[in-house]
Amino acid sequence: MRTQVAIIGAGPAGLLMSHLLARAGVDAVLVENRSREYVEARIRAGILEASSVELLDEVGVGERLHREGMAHRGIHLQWPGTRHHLDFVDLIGRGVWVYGQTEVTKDLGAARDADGQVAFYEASEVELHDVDSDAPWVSLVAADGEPVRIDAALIAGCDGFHGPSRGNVPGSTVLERDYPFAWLGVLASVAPSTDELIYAWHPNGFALHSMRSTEVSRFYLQVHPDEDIDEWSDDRIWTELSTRFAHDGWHLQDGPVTEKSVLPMRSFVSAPMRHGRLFLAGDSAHIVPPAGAKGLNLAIADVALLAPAMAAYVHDGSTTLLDDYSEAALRRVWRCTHFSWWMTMMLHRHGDDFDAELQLAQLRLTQSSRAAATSLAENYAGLPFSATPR
Ligand code: RFL
Ligand code: PHB
Repeated sequence: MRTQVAIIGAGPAGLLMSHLLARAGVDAVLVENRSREYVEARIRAGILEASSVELLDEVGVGERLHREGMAHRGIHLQWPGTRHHLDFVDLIGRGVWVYGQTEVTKDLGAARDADGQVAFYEASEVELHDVDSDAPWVSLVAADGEPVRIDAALIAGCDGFHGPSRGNVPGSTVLERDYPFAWLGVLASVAPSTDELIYAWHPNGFALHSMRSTEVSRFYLQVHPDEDIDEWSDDRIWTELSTRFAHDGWHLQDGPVTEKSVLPMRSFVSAPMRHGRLFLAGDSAHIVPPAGAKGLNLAIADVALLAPAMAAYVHDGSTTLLDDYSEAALRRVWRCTHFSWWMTMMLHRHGDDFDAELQLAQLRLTQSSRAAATSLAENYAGLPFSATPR
């Protein structure tokens, strides 16, 4: 079959790409190796920046988000003896939204159904060919066992960290950092004990209190990278959460744990984000540690640049935006990579007492200095897409 853009991966990046292209009158075919049910149930990110929400609104997929999502003015930062609220709306005039990646994915999947773009879910043996020629193509075996060839003008590699696209960019430079810790992620059927997220520094390690709805809470505990999940009974989880979040006059409500897993952590940037007619977007090109809540938002920001660039090429043969894409995207990627690294290193126990005192000094500065608080707010709530020609 022939299409204008072949999109590899139906995570948030690939689905948003499909929808933005459809709105721009560009035909696309989406290729995903998992089932749609699996993709829509994968529990990952929970925070949307103001700019991400504006984009979703603008392209008609923000309706349920506004109905069921939770608008937050800011976050709480905690360290022993202090819980400090940073009010982003007061500091910079915009906040964030709590809305699970599962829900974003379902909303974008519904938009794709309405757009009528073709999709192959449960595709196997997905391979990219001739991406440095003017006739790139993708081969796969469809769910029914039939081999399929897709010829396209352009390919969008939105297939996450483990997908095949990045391997088709020869000579790329990879810069990365491993961290000596991981997160134990916990989903629980209990009302959040806080109005807005709590990021807590504690001598035992970092803890985060997030949420998915008024009935479902999401928690993370800093653990060792090779932590054995079987060592974490529900009782132990609640005891450790209560210890790390302890604050005078405040109580953590517990409830049934419905999911728990250990999440590895790394920073990773592969550049350039283009080879010939193949363009990478989202986790296929970069990974950030989750303490800055940036992964999903960066994927959206990449697509906000790439979709109009691809549409301009398909409609007018113009290559200006496509030629600018990798450099423009990487500027934002490195800003977010720095912020995610900085939040990670400020909040997680590592090193010795000297490191701990530096972390506490940095945390106290966010309380005493409006300039420091504003800088954190600008980065967390997301820099506007204003530099983005759309
Ligand atoms: P995704 O969501 O990984 O989607 C890529 C899609 O490509 C598919 N794929 C293939 N398709 C066809 N052929 C192949 N050979 C393929 N190989 C893979 C995959 O099945 C998938 O559907 O990348 P995308 O769209 O770029 O979106 C990025 C975000 O998903 C990601 O940045 C965040 O979820 C990162 N992340 C988190 N970010 C946060 O901000 N907060 C979090 O709490 C948070 N938790 C997480 C996370 C990422 C995780 N991963 C990737 C292991 C927790 C986890 C477990
Ligand atoms: C989440 O709700 O999953 C979440 C929130 C904030 C983060 C990371 C994860 O920084």
